[in-house]
Amino acid sequence: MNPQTIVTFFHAPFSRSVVTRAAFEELGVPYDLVALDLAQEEQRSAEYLAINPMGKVPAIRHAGVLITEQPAILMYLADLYPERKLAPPIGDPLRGAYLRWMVFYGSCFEPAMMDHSFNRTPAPQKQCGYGDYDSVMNVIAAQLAKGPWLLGERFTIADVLWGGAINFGLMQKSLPGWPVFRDYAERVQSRPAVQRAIALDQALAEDQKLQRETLPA
Ligand SMILES: N[C@@H](CCC(=O)N[C@@H](CS)C(=O)NCC(=O)O)C(=O)O
Repeated sequence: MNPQTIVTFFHAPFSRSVVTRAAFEELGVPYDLVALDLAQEEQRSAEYLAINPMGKVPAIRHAGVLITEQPAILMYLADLYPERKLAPPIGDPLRGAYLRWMVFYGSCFEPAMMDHSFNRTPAPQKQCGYGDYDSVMNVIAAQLAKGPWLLGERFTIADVLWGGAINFGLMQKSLPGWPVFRDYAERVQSRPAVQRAIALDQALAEDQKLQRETLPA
């Protein structure tokens, strides 16, 4: 991986992709932004589907390789810029926990939250990959309670992912409003890098809105 080759970032404001934008801000590295307007269905254009056949954001492309899925993108970026020390490297005692919680997000937390928020009946506990909603919430809450960060004293890129996810879940009322979730989300969301990402997205969303309004009818 050559960090000299700039990363292209396919992004839409105020989507899951804002977490990747916050990760770039935490890393303090440049990137080429390709902004998609979801309201204009640009994610379903032939041009974008040729890049990411899932038609989703975020996605990044680096040295000709496409990376999708938030945890994979964040882990890739943290490894690309190891000098920023946002991921425990191989051999670090925190590496296992880091990998565990990054993957737990996509394989347990998000499906549990989505099933819950759409009132979908989950698969039976034994067959369901995440077990059950309450277990997922209790397990992640117990980890966060150790604080201040997901891995304890050390802030990592995992906090960018989890802070964004918990903040979103609380806003959507898809998570229990426990103080441990609220305090953690507040701790992450108030970081200057996250605030910069939100401000950048605000400006981009306004820009896209203006462009939509000036489109010929
Ligand atoms: N599994 C993906 C989910 C990405 C995703 O669902 N992105 C939404 C934005 S929040 C999207 O691109 N939606 C556009 C659409 O499906 O039309 C990840 O973790 O990155």
